[in-house]
Amino acid sequence: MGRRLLRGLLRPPGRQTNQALFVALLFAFGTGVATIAIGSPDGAWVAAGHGICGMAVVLLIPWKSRVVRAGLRRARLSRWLSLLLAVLALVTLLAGLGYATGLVRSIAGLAGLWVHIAVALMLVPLVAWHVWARRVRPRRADLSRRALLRAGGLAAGAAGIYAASQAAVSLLGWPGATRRFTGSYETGSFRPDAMPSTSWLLDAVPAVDPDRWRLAVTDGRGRRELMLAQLAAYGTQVRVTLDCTSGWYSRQDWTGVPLGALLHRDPGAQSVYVHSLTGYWVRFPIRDLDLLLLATQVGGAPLSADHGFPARLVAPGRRGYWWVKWVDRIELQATPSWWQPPFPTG
Ligand SMILES: Nc1nc2c(c(=O)[nH]1)N[C@H]1C(S)=C(S)[C@@H](COP(=O)(O)O)O[C@H]1N2
Ligand SMILES: [Mo]
Repeated sequence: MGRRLLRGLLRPPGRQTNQALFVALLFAFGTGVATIAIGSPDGAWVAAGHGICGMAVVLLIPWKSRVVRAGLRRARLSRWLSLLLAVLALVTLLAGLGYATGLVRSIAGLAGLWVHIAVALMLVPLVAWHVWARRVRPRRADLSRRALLRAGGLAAGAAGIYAASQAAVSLLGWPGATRRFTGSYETGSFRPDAMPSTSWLLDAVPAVDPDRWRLAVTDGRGRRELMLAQLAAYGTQVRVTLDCTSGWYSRQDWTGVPLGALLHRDPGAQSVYVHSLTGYWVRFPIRDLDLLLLATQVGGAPLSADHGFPARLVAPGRRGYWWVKWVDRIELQATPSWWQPPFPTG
């Protein structure tokens, strides 16, 4: 490639820098949300894609700094809001990089991944405002050969840097190298006492009286109630990984009742609805029925209150938020499994 052409390519007009940054942020946000949902290795590319988007944002920093410097020369009051946006964007990036490398896993006592997500969510309205306030009319040249070459170069560069940084993290033996495909770190496997206890949003640990607790089951044969002692009659054990979206995973031996054995199939059923005492609920596609286990024990001992006593769901291949704790109701329903919010709201 000619030197002049190369130099020209490396000097994009400010509007193209802005457009590229906006697209990179959109993809970063999309892949970030999707990474929360992946539970099986076929989704590993989503997490990698998120890392590549992050690197694209890093690569754009020098170009965006030029645009910012020019913008700051204009004494707009709203520049403070724009600066806040820049600071929060940097915090998001640094928290993400700190977590991914394992070098900074907590910030001010908060889990680094949690900071990354929380600040990224604050960015959404700010970015929307900024793009609107500094909007420019699209031009034909935005899709010129040069612009597309630049975009391609940026994507390839970001992928290259991502791959190189992954290699560097493992060569240097940084903790990030030991992460699971979801990005999570191993914690307390086969030691239930050392396994973190978390809730999706704000659920508090309920006090459950085991003698009065009942499991309400509705299936092809109607509705019935089971006592805890009746569940203890089943003792299927499975070794499964609980992988929380707050950045840790833990492998344990879970003992309990396979839902496929507990529920009588109903030809019209499309989903398995699992409800908690706290009001939290999720819905699985009926084809998952034989994968699910209602666990009453972990590591050979009854569940502790914070881990879901007396019964919690074990959902292999799905992230922690599917593993309903303190289950009090399970129903086969004709409702399709997609009929639920993308993430639990409880
Ligand atoms: N009822 C109820 N079940 C729940 C949650 C919740 O907030 N309420 N949080 C889920 C999430 S996000 C995770 S990661 C796991 C955590 O399980 P643990 O506390 O046993 O580690 O429980 C899941 N089950
Ligand atoms: Mo979680």
